[in-house]
Amino acid sequence: MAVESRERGGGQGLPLFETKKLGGARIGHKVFAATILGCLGWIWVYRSLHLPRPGEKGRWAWVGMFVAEVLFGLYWVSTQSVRWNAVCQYPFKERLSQRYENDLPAVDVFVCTADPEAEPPAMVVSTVLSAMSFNYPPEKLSVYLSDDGGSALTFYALLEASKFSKRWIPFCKKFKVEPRSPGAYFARHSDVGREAAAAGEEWFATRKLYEDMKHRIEEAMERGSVPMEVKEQHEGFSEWNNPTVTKRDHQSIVKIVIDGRQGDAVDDVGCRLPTLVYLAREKRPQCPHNFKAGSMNALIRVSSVISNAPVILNLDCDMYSNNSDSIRDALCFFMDEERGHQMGFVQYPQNFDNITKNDIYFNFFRVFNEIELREMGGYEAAPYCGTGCFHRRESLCGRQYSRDREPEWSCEARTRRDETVERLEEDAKLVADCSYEKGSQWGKEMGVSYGIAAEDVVTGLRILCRGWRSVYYNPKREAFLGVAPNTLDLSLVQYKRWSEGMFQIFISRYCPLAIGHGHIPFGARLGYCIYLLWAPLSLPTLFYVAVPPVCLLRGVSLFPLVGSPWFVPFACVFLARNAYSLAEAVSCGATPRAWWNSQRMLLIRRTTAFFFAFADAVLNSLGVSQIAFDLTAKVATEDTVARYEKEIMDFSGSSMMFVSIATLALLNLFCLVGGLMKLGMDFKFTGQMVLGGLVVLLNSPVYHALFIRRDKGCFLASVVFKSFVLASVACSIGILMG
Ligand SMILES: *[C@@H]1O[C@H](CO)[C@@H](O)[C@H](O)[C@H]1NC(C)=O
Ligand SMILES: CC(=O)N[C@H]1CO[C@H](CO)[C@@H](O)[C@@H]1O
Repeated sequence: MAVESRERGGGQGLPLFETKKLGGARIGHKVFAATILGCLGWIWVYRSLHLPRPGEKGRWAWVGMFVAEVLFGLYWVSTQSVRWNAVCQYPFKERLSQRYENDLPAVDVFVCTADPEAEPPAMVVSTVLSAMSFNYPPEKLSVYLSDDGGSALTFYALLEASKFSKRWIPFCKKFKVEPRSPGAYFARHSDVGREAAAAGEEWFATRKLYEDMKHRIEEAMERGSVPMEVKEQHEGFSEWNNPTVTKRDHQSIVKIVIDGRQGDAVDDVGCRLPTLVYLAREKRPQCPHNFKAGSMNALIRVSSVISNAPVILNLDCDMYSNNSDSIRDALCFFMDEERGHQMGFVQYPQNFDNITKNDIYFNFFRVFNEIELREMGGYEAAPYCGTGCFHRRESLCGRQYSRDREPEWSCEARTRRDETVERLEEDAKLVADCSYEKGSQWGKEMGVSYGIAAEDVVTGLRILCRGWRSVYYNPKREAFLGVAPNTLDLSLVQYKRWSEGMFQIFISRYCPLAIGHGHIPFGARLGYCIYLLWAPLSLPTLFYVAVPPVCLLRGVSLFPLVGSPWFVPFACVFLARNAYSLAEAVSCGATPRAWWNSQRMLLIRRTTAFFFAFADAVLNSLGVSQIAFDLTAKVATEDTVARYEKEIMDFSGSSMMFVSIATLALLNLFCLVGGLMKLGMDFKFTGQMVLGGLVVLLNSPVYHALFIRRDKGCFLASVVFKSFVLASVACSIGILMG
């Protein structure tokens, strides 16, 4: 088939995608890296030569500083592994259409939602609608919504969306609407805009339909139940008739809401509609459900019964498509005659559409997206990030890559075209049952891995180890947009979950340094360690921000005299590292202010989220506690949204994380003031004072919230109390010992 189609033209023999190396500041970067490495060595020599003798004051602090600096140095080396050979990918979707338009493979889109309270159904169906209206033959497109909340409300929202799609999809096609999430589209385009003027009446009518739908869904959410008359109309609701059905305890529910197989499901202008399926896999209290990984695996099986497409796109429920051609772009990587057969997955970056200008919570992974992931892509070993990723079904299902075997690329994806809907639903329910996975390889060799909170990263690693390659594709125009956490609490909870999961991988048998030999280039394996080691990185960081200030109070000097040659490497590393990271951030489009905010968030994350993640992971591996998957809520009160938009940090939260943020800030402030009063401007202590001063400067929003602000985003009284006590105790210990 491939040969035949190539002869049909479309730039015969030309590749479907091109990989270009990014040149640029190559030499400059090497000089920079060599300088830093030299300075790091110099610092280590200084530490070992000047270590106080046993019994001398401050010996333990010196040892700690030495260890911390060695660890920072090694970590820094691993961060350089992802700054060596960046590449950029260019797919050619015109060539794809010319060569393969009639043989395009079927594509299944998975959308996962977990809870109607945290993830409002109105938002979820906007994402579903954006997936249904991809610029792709509808008979080859199927959209699956997995509802781990098992909620009739979500099912109701999906029914509403299926009705609205009959109007929305033709509207999108006629007016080339972008983005195709109605929520995002109507929020972005106002009724006096160019788009509205061009479409006229139809625009207003469509918006009215959308708003009515949204209103009905939100009303049902508020009431907490589906309207009676709707329940009677659709037999699907009978699944919820039994009063024992709850979120954690219910049978499998599979409903084919739109059956796009035969061509009798059409939109308002008579064009075919994509298939749309609702799934709530069986949940039983005695049966581990394995969170999102379990839901993904159920989706893989259910879709194999219904549409069995060879390509799978998975999206989080808040991540809508901002580009209706993304499927075609991704297929270029899979279908390239030369290199496509080995591609396991194509990862798109995670972008957000509610980032404020100076990004106070450092949500935007600018440098990560623009630089680090590009490099991993350069090694053809990009990580799987859990959303915005196209998979080849066979590689996700655990198949080994083999050069000799033809890929399973049948266009005849709808294997059971003539089966009745009822029959398909019954069969699909069986594979969504808890018992189906018992004693099987699901979650082990097949599908998404279980038992590790960063299930996506470990799954990606295992696919790479089976011989597949992966591509990272970062188009100029963002392909998928999600919702970024808009409070500090949410952001830290998310990072705690990530860093814990990644550290679990590091200490598991899937550590990329141990496995992957021969499959993943060494540079990429080192690159993975940057993220897998987030959690333990908290220990040297905590030491570095807590011990030097206490030593200042005690009069123990930890850095060389300003003006001595030993001071040079410290100054050099400090200045070069910060200048470089500032330049990197600005070159990726961040404002200098956003960079400054990112440094604060790095400090806060490393000393709180990463530390608690480390503690949890260690306890967990000792068998003390279980992993818990904390869901990040996507709803926000007006109050928090207003603060977020004004870029005022929100410290309202009672967790230990907030106590440690405030304690560290207070400790540094007390010690800096105390040290200045006691020692004055002693050059022996300049290094420590500069360090303390910087920490205090970075923490200025914390002091602002502690002492000046009076709104609801301040620290809770109990948090303030605890942190004052803790910081004072630490200072007193320092003074008493000194
Ligand atoms: C989304 O797509 C639009 C084009 O429809 C583009 O202008 C924009 O830059 C993209 N990204 C965001 C964040 O809006
Ligand atoms: C969930 C959430 O906070 N969404 C917000 C994203 O940002 C836009 C504008 O900045 C707000 O309108 C949304 O409410």
